Amino acid sequence: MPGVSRFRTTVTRAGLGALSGLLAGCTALAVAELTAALGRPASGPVTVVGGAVVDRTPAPVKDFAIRTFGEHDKLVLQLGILVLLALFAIALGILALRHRRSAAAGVLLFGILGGAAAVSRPDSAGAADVLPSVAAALAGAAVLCVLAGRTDPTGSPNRAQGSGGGWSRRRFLNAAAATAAAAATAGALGRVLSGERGQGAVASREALRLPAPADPAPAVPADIRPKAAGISPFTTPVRDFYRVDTALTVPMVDAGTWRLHIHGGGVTRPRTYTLDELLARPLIERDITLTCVSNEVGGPYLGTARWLGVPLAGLLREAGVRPPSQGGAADQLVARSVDGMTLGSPVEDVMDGRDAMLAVGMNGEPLPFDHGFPLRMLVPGLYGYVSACKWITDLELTTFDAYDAYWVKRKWARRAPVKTQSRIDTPKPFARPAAGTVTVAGVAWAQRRGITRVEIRIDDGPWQDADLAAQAGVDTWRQWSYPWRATAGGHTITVRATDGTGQVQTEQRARTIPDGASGRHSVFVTVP
Ligand SMILES: Nc1nc2c(c(=O)[nH]1)N[C@H]1C(S)=C(S)[C@@H](COP(=O)(O)O)O[C@H]1N2
Ligand SMILES: [Mo]
Repeated sequence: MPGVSRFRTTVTRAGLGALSGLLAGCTALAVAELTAALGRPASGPVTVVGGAVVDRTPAPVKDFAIRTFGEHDKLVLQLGILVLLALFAIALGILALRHRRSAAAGVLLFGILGGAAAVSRPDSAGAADVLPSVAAALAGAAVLCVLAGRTDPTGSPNRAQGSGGGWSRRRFLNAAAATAAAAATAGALGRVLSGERGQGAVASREALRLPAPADPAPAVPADIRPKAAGISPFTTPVRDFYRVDTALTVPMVDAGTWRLHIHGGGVTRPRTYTLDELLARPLIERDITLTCVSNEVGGPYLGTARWLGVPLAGLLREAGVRPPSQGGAADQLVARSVDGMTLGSPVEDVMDGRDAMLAVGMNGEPLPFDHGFPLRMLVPGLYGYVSACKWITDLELTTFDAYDAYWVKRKWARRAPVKTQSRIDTPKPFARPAAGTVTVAGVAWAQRRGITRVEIRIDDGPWQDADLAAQAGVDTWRQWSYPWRATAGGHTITVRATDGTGQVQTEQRARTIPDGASGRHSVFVTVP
């Protein structure tokens, strides 16, 4: 049956083409990884293309991604890029069966795109960053041409199969296996090399001994946390602390070579600090609750840690900076990270006496890499995106008129103090607690203002005062509980907080964009 046989031949060849494409794609990525590892690990094509996508993603989509995938948002993005690349590689592999030149040109086009993405990154080291993409494209195109040639230039794989000699298929499979082995070796070598480079940073963190604070945090009061299963701990363990940033590869900064520059408008004494110089200064230790502007009402993106750091206002004053209220010209402090992120904070807030700091320690250990090692900024009372720059390396004094930081360019507000909010931690939504006394408990926060009252409402009933746990300070969340006499049926539990200025948490719902969500958290439960 020649018809069937021809069909099988076509399908087989298409399969070999697809396999060639995939192998070419894997080789390209492995070569890219190796080249990037030899130069700058953050210049790898998946990282730079991913970064370019992150930067161009509209704010609502980014917010959706954070909401839906949480801390896995970047993993999802990278997997998405890999799947797309695989599909294109398969298509180019099949195209190569008939039009080898066009397919090779297609691969080179990807190289150009990757190279363009690399040099357009804010942390780009310049022209050298195109190397991984160029090397990848050349390797990919070469593999594609060789393998496509092996699928059968003249005869059919079918004939090869039938003849018992199988030169075509065997040659193809040999070449394919050799390619796979080479790609795996290059990829593994790249991994090892970039791991080695991270070793310097890891060693510098392990060698870091945090000095004792000159001004320690007061002991956490014993009654800081109500006795209720399911309520957040007062101090969030590092492993549970939320992480929000745009970094596709966590910057691994070697503390030994790291520097902090302070400069800009109104800075009469610009200065560059080493980490040791900063650690030699008197350090403060404070419990501070950090909140993300992308946190929905009732959401998980906040946490409290015991931070150790250099008071920022003193550092700025030594550099000659005065706050606007004392005649200073600069009203914006722009913090820049090693990966090119920029965050802008009001100079007035940083210098008004609150505990704005450059933190080196978190819950008694050096900052974890995920949270900004070796140094990050914190300004109590402001959302993270306008205050909490991680992997910070540069502080520039400027004005809000002159410069828009990263998120502001993407339509988020220039200034964003944390809104008064509260969250029910227990019972969980749709829980089925038994009738009788059910402990409702959670957290409330209004950094800089503190929490003076928390109230609970069951269904449409009256607001009832919850029991407030001790308050550690105005910059941390405050925990609360309420003994609810639960009766059978479905019930909606709602919470609202009042801050230290007497302001009651608004019931007006607002989205997270542009300056933080508002509204009240409710939980629906069924008492069987
Ligand atoms: N370099 C850098 N710093 C950053 C960010 C970032 O994307 N890059 N994100 C900010 C945001 S939006 C928040 S909410 C906090 C989160 O800090 P965490 O990840 O340590 O919880 O970091 C801030 N600092
Ligand atoms: Mo954030």
